[in-house]
Amino acid sequence: MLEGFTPWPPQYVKRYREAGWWEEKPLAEKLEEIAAEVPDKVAFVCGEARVTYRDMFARINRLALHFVEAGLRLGDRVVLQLPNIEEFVYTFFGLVKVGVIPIMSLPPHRSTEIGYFLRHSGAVGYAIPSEFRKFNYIEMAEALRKEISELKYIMVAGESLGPDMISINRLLDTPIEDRYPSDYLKKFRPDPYDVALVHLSGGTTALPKLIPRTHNDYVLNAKQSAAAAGVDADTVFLAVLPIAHNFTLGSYGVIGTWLNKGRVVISAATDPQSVFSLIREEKVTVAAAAVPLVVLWVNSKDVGRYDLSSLKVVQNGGARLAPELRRKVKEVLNAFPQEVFGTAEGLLNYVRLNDPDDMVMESSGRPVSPHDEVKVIDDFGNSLPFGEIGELVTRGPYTVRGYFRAPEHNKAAWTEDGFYKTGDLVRMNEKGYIFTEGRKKDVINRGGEKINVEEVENLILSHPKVKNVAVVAMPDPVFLERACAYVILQDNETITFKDLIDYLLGKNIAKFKLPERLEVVAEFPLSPAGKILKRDLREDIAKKLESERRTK
Ligand code: J2J
Repeated sequence: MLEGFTPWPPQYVKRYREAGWWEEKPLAEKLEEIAAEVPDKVAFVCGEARVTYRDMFARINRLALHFVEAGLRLGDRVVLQLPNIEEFVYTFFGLVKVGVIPIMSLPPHRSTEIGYFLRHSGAVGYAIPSEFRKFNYIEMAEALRKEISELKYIMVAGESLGPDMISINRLLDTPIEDRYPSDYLKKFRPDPYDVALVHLSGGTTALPKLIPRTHNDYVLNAKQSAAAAGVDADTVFLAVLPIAHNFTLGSYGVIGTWLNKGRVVISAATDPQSVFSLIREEKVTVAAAAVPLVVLWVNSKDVGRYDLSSLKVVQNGGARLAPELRRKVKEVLNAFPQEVFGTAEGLLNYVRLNDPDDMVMESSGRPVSPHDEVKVIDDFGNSLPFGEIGELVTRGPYTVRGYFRAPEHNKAAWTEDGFYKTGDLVRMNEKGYIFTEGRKKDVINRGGEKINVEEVENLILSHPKVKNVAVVAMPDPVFLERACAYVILQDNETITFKDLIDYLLGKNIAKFKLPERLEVVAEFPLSPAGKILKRDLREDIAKKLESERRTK
């Protein structure tokens, strides 16, 4: 068992196993068995590539053999930073197949974040595209290798390559299977109770937490959410959000689609024309989106130019889709707006296709599994009656019991009896539908992308001209929230917005975390105990934006 991972207590292991909720099968093996039933069916389409289930697993297994031959072993960690490209599929499952644990970073992460993921997880490998959205990942990997001596394997998808890097494409083109007995990979079969992959948390502490997901729990995660969504072999699922994120990967995402023998369409482009033509050409039935994409699609003037009649469902996850936008999904796209309120830590809530109309338009759904235990609690941990607002906490067969290597933080993020504290303020009705009402955690949710406030504040505080800082959410019609930095400067100093941004860019962090407005103030509103009253700052910036909008 991976050191630093918190297993479920034995009585829960027993319960989940005996009830058959955990299938005791490694993730890749489970999928491969299903693939073997429909070998000639197209598993996914990506750009020009149309890949059958047979070919998908032939390539996965070839890469897995190469990984083993190169020296990667069960329990090793590899930071995976691949965008929505064909190689993602082979690399991710090639690693998982032999028990090498991918740490699922996202394409916008930069060297500060990646360095932390590598170090904290003790990774020996790092998988990157050579270039994506004009950013050179090879240079970043070179620089990281100089600092981190444990980093042995840099694996690259794409044309160019740095010295001593492994070309994923060359491995895919190089037969290796003839040199090994056909059951050779069985030796490297991971334990289904062990960690299969690691997701990243939106996080409330200075650095994002790593979420270890086991084979057992991740198979269940995908299976249960696909069942709640009614996925079948005719489902054609469009993956346009980053495939590395929990939503697109496994809830139900590409894995849930494949578990049901459906077809996946992978795209890195999210603009309306690209998305609409893919829907038309591939007869997409379900698209998984987040608020900014829904806004873009339903307001696109191109929508009438494409035959989108195959599209039945538009899923929204990451942040709440307003009822008005749900209505537009129905009217403009002629699709069912399926709200998905999920967490990378586990719990997934879905609106069901046959739910009553008011729940479809207003609610955040209900848990996908009857085995999810959910409670709404007050500040003292007491359960609240239906209808009252409190923090959502949860325990269950696919909700993790701790972050990776974070024992101190885990004490605060889980209740004593093992409920994960989501940090979300919700209410629940008698039927178990959940309604999100806000947050307890200090996170800014930029259209689904989570900005860890403390992390950004610490970086701004390191600026020599800054005396104190408070980063708060400001309202936005597309992203719902964006970050605004309130700053108190050192005496007699001045700073421009550009100065601040240039400084932060120099810190090599993902761009979506950058504040989008700067307010220099002389003092902060403080509580009697001396705590910064962020609610007052949020009200202040909302008022300013409103009056600026009026005077425009
Ligand atoms: C309101 N808040 C939401 C929603 C997530 C599926 C879908 C989303 C995620 C995800 C995911 C929300 N309405 N519909 O992993 O598998 C906010 C909550 C939650 C946090 C989790 C999946 N959907 N949220 O967004 O781990 O605040 O997972 O606690 O990135 O996003 O963020 P994350």
